Amino acid sequence: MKKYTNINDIKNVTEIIKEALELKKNPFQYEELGKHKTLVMLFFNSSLRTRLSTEKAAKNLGMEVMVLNVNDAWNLEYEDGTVMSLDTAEHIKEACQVLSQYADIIAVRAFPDLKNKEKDESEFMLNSFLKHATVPVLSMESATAHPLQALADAITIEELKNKKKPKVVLSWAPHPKALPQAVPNSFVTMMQKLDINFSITHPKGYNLNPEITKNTRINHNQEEALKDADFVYVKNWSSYEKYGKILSEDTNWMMTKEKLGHAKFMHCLPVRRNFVVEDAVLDSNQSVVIQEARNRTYSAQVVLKKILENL
Ligand code: AN0
Ligand code: CP
Repeated sequence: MKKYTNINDIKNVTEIIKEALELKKNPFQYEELGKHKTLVMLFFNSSLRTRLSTEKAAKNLGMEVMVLNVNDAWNLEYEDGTVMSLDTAEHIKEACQVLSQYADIIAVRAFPDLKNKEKDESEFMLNSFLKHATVPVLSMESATAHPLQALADAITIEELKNKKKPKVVLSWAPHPKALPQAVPNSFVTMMQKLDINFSITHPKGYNLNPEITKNTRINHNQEEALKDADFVYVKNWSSYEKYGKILSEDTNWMMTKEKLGHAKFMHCLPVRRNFVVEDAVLDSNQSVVIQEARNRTYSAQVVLKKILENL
């Protein structure tokens, strides 16, 4: 694997899930692979799981890890030809070339600002790293995708499914702050690649990018959509059409024990209790969010392994 910034960088989803589960059984079997190799992780935003699970994954493979909270470094310029007389002190061109001398793999977390759709969709930050870094790039959530999360979600479904073709529903939830579409985008793309019964439920106005949802079934009636579900993946996202806006804080869309039925509850975390999902769900044994977070280690580890093998 040359990079991992998108689900489509995976050649064979079924195989990579299998390989991740093998690593989970025996995490240290490739501890020589990453010897004398360094992962540099750059964070433009907060993180708990991604930061620690990716570091753990790299260390399981014998790698060295260096973490930089980019807000502690120089303010980066991304435009070409700018007269840098204002706030930006360093151009991404130099920064990437310098980082590539210290790192064998560069991992980046950079959320969108949700103000300018075209700018966010251009993935200018991630693409600048892809363009100017001379080592492989790993996305730890970009403006439009969170591929490590979606792989961990697929691993979790594979572990827990008790029928060949489970019913999986992505259910929108209310949230007090405007959140990106990155997590649902990657989840949808991943689910489309699995042999499952998949659908989405959200209030009107919350359609994701149609180039991502394609012909996936969308039902605006949550109760109807959740009927007989085996897995319910709950996530808020702000409007894609009225870009970055909160159109409805309709608390009726919060996930409850009653709505969940017999399904397993999934969420990428962090989650706001009693706004996105009620306590009774998170505190029940139907919630698999902790297992999902654990699988973040093995999704990162299988991807790092594939990148290391290709260095
Ligand atoms: C982020 C999001 O929704 O993209 C990160 C989730 C992994 N969530 C929040 O900012 C709460
Ligand atoms: N799920 C996830 O990516 O969590 P963090 O934002 O804590 O990394």
